[in-house]
Amino acid sequence: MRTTVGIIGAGPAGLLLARLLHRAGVDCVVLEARDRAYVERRQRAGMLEQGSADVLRECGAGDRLDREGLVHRGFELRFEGEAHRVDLPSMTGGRTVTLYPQTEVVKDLIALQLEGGPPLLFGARVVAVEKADGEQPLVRFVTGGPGGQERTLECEYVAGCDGSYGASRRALPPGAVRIHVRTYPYSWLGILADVAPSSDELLLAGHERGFALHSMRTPALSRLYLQVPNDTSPDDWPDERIWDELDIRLAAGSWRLQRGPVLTKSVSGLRSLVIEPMRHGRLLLAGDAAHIVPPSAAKGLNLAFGDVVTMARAFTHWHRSGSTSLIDRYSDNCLRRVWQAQYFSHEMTTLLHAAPGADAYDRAMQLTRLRRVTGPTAAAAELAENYAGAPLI
Ligand code: RFL
Repeated sequence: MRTTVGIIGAGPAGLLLARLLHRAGVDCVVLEARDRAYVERRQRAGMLEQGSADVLRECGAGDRLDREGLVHRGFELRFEGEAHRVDLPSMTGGRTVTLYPQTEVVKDLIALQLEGGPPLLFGARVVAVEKADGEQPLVRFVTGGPGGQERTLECEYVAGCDGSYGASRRALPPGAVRIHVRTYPYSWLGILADVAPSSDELLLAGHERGFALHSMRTPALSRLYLQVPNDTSPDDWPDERIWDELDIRLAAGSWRLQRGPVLTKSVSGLRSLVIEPMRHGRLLLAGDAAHIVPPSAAKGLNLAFGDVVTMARAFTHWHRSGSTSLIDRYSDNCLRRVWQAQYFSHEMTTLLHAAPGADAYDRAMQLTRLRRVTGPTAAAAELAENYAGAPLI
C-alpha cells in the first residue's frame, strides 16, 4: 500500500486529521489497532472547548454535537462550604464550552470517514515505523490478530496519533527527543452513575480532604470523581462510601447531591508528559502520543485537536506549494500551546488537590489562591480564559 500521509491511530486526533486532509485533497490512510466497536465505546473525555466544537462543525461533524451537546456557560469552584461560579462568556468575550462525550465525537468522525472518506483499516496494528528520517518512511502493520499477516504502508509522511502506548513513540531513536514527565502523588477514583446530574454545570471542589468533581455524560448520567491516594483499589470504596465522601467534599449551602446506581468504578493516576520536539524526520506526533496532561482542566482532547489542525495546515501547504516551511515549524507551533495547557492543568491540579503531608500553612496558601481566582481579579480572568481555550481556526 502507498499513500501521502500514513496516520497511525483512529482516536480523536487521527480521525480529525484524516477528515481535515481529505477535505484539503491530501491522500491519507488510517491504521487502527482495535476494532470499531472497541474504539467507539472507550470512555474518556467529555468537554470540548469552543475552538474544538467549531472545528468539528467546520469539517461537517457538528450536526449531532449541536443537537445533543450540553452547552456550559460556566462552572463552580467550591471550597470552605461555599460555591463560587465562574461565568465564562462575560469573562472571555462570549466563549462557552460543550459537554459532548469523546465516544460520540469518535462515532461521528468514523461515520463520516466510512461514507466516502479516506481508507480506515480497523484491526491493523502498527508494529514499526522505519526510515522516518529518510525520504520514504515505511509503516509495518499486522492485520488479523496475533500471528496475523504483516503488511506495509509506504508514505511521504507519518502522523503518529496512536496515544501514550502506541508504536510512534517507540520509533523515536534514543536521544532524538527529550521526554519531560511528572507523576502526581494522588489519583482519581471515577464513577459513572445512573442518576440525573445534580447540577447543570461542572462543580470542582478543593476540600481539605481532597479534590472532588461533579460532572455529567448525558442529562441522565452523572460522572463523578474523588481524589484518592495512589495505589488505591476501587474495591476499597463501596458505593456508600463514595457517595458519603462526595457529599462532604462537594457540600455548599443547601445544595444536595442525588445518589443512584454506580455503573462503573475505576482509579487512574495523574501524569504530565511532553515529548520535545514533536517530530522526528518525517514522523510527526500529535495528541496523547506527544503529550499527556492531568485531567483536572479537561485539556487532553482539546490539545489533540489543536495539534492536528496545525498538522493538517502544514501538510496542505506542502501539498499545494511544495514548501515544507509549516512542517518544519510544526513542533514549535504546537509546543507553545502544549506548554500553556501543561501549565494550566498543573495549576488547576495543585489548586484543588490536597497534597500528601500538606500542613496548615499549605492549606492557607491554597485557600488564598482559590480566593484570588474567584474574586474580581486578573487571576480570575486568566483562569476563565484558559478554561475556555483559544480558537483553533
Ligand atoms: P487516543 O484516544 O488514545 O487514540 C489513540 C488510538 O491509537 C490506537 N493505537 C494504535 N493503532 C495502530 N497501531 C498501534 N500500534 C496503536 N496503538 C494505539 C488506539 O487503539 C487508539 O484508537 O489518543 P488521541 O487521539 O491523541 O486522543 C487523545 C484523547 O483520547 C485524550 O487526550 C483524552 O481522552 C484524555 N482524557 C481526558 N481528556 C479531557 O480533555 N477530559 C477528560 O475528562 C479526560 N478523561 C482521558 C480521560 C484519558 C483517559 N485515559 C487515557 C485512559 C479519562 C481517561 C480514562
